[in-house]
Amino acid sequence: MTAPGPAAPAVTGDGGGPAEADQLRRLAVATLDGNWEHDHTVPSRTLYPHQWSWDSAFIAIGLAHIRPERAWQELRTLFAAQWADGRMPHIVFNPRLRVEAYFPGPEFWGSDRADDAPAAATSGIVQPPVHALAAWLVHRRAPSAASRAALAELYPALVAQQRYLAERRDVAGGGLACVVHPWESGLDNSPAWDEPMAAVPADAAVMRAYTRHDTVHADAAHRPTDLDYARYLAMVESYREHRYRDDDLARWHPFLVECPLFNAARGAAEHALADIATVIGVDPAPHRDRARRITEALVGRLFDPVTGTFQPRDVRADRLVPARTALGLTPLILPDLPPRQAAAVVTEACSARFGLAPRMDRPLPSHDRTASDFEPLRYWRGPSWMNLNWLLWRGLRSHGRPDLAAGLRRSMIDLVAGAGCHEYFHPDTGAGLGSAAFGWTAALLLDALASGDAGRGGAAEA
Ligand code: 2M8
Repeated sequence: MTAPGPAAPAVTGDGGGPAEADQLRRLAVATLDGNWEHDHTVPSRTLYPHQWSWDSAFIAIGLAHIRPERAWQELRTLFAAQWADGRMPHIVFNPRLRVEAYFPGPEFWGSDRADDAPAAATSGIVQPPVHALAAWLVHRRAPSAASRAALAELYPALVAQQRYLAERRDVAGGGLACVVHPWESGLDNSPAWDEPMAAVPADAAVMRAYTRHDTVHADAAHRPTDLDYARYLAMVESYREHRYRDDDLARWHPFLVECPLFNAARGAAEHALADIATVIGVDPAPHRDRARRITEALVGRLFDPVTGTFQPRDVRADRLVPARTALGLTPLILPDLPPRQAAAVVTEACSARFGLAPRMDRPLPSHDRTASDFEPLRYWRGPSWMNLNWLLWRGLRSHGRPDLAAGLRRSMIDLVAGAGCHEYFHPDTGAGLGSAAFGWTAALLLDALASGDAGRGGAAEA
């Protein structure tokens, strides 16, 4: 089971004054310091002891509030493992750790057999490209000559990351990138992947040949099943056999899905790159143009006017996946999302499925609360996660809903005040689940605390 993290302060019941905010800040700093490993932050010392791609981006956003130098170091270390084709691997393995520290480890991924891989051992798949946004927010927190230099240094790598996704992963040719594995979405076992995953041939018995590391450190009832894992491995094997080349993916790869969150992150990255380009003296216009085209493609390919929400598209079957998960809310992070779709997302977020209105009295779940396959304890099939809360919080602010944003922010802070910096939380009771000292929970809490809207101390946002 998980090792306990630093203890959460007792909730005072006074609505959260400056003293509680201070205690929470200290808890977050202790969590991030505890997970700092030489030149990067691990998501969790027990469950995820290597460097994860989108975790590091979220973590950098939090580090910017307390240790800006570390924020830049976090991103630099990650980007040092970028592949020659521009892909940002979702795990960068720490060579100092034992082989059993995480499964599947470097020997399973075999990145050394791929032409474009770096010297460091990495996985061969990616995660949502939230890094340009993170770099921009780290700079914006405290602009300086050093932060402008850091932006200039990272810019070509961030551009290459976007180019890889646009040029190598747009399998359907409609302007959206495909994920080739549920792990690329970051929401590993979301019900959104059940239908496309059913087409992946696998047998749960395969797992007898391996030792799962996650179920040693976390409750098996909260984690993906053995059959899920057998399919995850089958998808890695398919990609690995092709040495992680993306040529002709539609001909041979069993899982190809256009994910709303992944593509919204691509669009948000182009907006951030436009801002970064302006600061470092590069023409921002191509980024704005690409951002506009990604938003148009998202609306054209993933918005379902009947359900009024965004749904992933299974490219192999060429149809929208029916599950209504929190993924559908995330295109709100696009500042240029048209008013009609923005209003529809807010309606969905406020519905009984996600329960944002009227007073956010229960945390935002990762899956539709009213669905028959909603599971409040199992990973991405119901629990509340800080990063999804944070993305929606940003979206609500940029689309003129500070009222709902304030409620969501309070709910994020209450989760940690009640349970500590857990990896995820029971969406009804707020009980802490998974790792007890989780990096992005601490980091995004710092960001929420620093951004003042109604109550719970913090300065007004820049
Ligand atoms: C989880 O994913 C990894 C595989 O990448 C796992 O289950 O072992 C997800 O929550 C993912 O979003 C996250 O980046 C990673 C590390 O926190 O853990």
